Amino acid sequence: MGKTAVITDSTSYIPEETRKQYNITMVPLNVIFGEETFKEEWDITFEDFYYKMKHTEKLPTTSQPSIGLFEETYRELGAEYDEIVVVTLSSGISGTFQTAIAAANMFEELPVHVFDSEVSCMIQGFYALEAAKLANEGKDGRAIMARLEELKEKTSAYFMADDLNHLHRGGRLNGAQLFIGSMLKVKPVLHFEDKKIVPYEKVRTERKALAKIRSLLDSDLTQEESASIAVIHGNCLDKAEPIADELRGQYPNADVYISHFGPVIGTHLGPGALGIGWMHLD
Ligand code: MYR
Repeated sequence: MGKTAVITDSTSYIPEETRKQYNITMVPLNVIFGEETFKEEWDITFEDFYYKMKHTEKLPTTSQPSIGLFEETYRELGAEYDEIVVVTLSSGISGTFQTAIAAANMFEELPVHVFDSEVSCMIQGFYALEAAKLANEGKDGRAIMARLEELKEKTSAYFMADDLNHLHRGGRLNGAQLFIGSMLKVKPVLHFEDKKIVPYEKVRTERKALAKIRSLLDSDLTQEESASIAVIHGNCLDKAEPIADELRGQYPNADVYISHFGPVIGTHLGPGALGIGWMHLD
């Protein structure tokens, strides 16, 4: 039986301990403050990032991992594995997916399958965790990729930013050009459509946006179902915790995670962002 390794980029924000437990390798993206480049998690923590963002004059930018870093990681894993599955954030918001493919094309020693999660953060993490479970059961790259594709139909994610200017500044807000002036003053519910971020519904307040996201979840998930749910926050754990507690009571068969928007995604969403995503597991 062949052995399949699983890689995910850092924006899945799977805690290190969980990655170790599931045997998942992480390749970091970069966050850049002025002249300084930090590989997220390796060189900059979540806490340091939000502190720096609050106190800096010039806001940060981000970049994908280098081809070299992917190739080096493939090479290291190649010594022990027969195939590799890479789970990346959406190709509509980052060049990471293309870079992982370019590195795979330069690396001929073993097959590398690159999966575009079409989302990011812990929801991307759910795909990586599922890939790792299957790999640990001995499934090969093709079978894992087929299962991950299937799961796209069973996955949803909605989120909101406290200040939409960050997304606008980073050029990651699509479909809002006509409304941009008014959009920036409200708290639209956002989601991914065709791999890109677009407004789902224009809502005035955070309370209404959250209520909308909750109602989308409630109409999609039954109480008996087994599912993974993530409540994701941009340095506002105090807002995420009560939501997660409520969801745990409401969905006893679901695993409810609290996760965060780390440095790279935090650069584009800004502090105070909140999101809820879920994946049906039946
Ligand atoms: C890069 O520089 O390649 C990284 C660009 C990352 C853009 C992030 C945009 C916000 C994504 C929000 C995801 C929310 C998922 C629930």
